[in-house]
Amino acid sequence: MSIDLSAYGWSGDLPDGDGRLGRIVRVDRGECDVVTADGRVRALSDSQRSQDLTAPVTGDWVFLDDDPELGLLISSVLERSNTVSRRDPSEQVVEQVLVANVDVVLIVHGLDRPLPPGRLERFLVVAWDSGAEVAVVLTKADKRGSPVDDVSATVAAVAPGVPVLAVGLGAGTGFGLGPVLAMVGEGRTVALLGESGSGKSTLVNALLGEERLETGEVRSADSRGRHTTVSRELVRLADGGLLVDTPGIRSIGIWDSEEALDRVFGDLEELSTACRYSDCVHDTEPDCAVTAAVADGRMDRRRVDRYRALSAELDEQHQREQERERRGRGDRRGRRR
Ligand SMILES: Nc1nc2c(ncn2[C@@H]2O[C@H](COP(=O)(O)OP(=O)(O)OP(=O)(O)O)[C@@H](O)[C@H]2O)c(=O)[nH]1
Ligand SMILES: [Mg+2]
Ligand SMILES: [Zn+2]
Repeated sequence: MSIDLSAYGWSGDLPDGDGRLGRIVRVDRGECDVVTADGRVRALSDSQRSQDLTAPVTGDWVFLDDDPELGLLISSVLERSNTVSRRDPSEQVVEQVLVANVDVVLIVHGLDRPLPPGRLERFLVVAWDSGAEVAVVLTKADKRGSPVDDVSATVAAVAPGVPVLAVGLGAGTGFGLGPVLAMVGEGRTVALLGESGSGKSTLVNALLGEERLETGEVRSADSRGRHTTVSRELVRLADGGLLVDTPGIRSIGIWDSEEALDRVFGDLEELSTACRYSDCVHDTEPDCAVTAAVADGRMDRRRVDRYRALSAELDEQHQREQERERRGRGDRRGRRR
């Protein structure tokens, strides 16, 4: 079997390098599924690789080596055009790349639950930080009394200019897929992010036209999902789009994303140019334009608080990185002695 890798988003000439080129379509426990010109293969991902090397993720282009003892190994990860990254949910302050080489991020929200603006802001920062196009997909619009208009208004307020697409994929229905398909487009890689139970896998299946991915009922009391999807998986649509389904995440930690943060809080950034101090954090500083706007009702205090919390998160990240760097230098000196 021979596969044209341009169908998986490869553009241009085949790169120089050792081994076979392929794209990672799934990663689990140290092994990956990789699509190569000769078909889909399974390769060892990280167990034999040094910690310093880039850990391969779904969406990566890689070279494979055939090791006589270990079998297929990922020998190198090609330079990424971009990544969708968050702060690793573990204790350490490190980056976790969710998906690499992404053209579009779809933030998927189910209309059977509330959409706290703070959650949307976090997803937006992560999505915009990738540099990919961003849209919000509201699912379950077929359910009786779905608050499509209210939630669309929330999205428009938090994310001006971001397309909002509503779909209804309940049994016996299926509307709104056209605009989603139009965003996907041929050869483009589209990552779906959202809470468990929001309907990411259901949407992928609807676009595929078959029940390929597992989906799970939500809890009836509070519409929470059951974390049905456990790995990030890239699937190809018949008409050429590449979708990456991901496990649900309730809240997302932001990572190294000052610019995207400023974009999400553009209104606040603009106001702050009129603060007396250029490094004003809009707390107790005198002549703060943001505090003044809160006082006369032009700005929502909670939105300011959320901005400050996210900024503090990025500050903490940078501090920890600097500490780590200092310690790293110390170690190296120590070893040399
Ligand atoms: N009525 C209706 N139900 C939907 C729609 N989309 C998803 N659902 C239901 O919502 C539940 C959760 O869907 P999933 O696709 O498993 O959600 P998920 O986002 O993939 O969840 P995780 O894999 O846990 O992250 C399932 O029972 C789906 O049938 C929709 O548009 N309308
Ligand atoms: Mg799923
Ligand atoms: Zn200020």
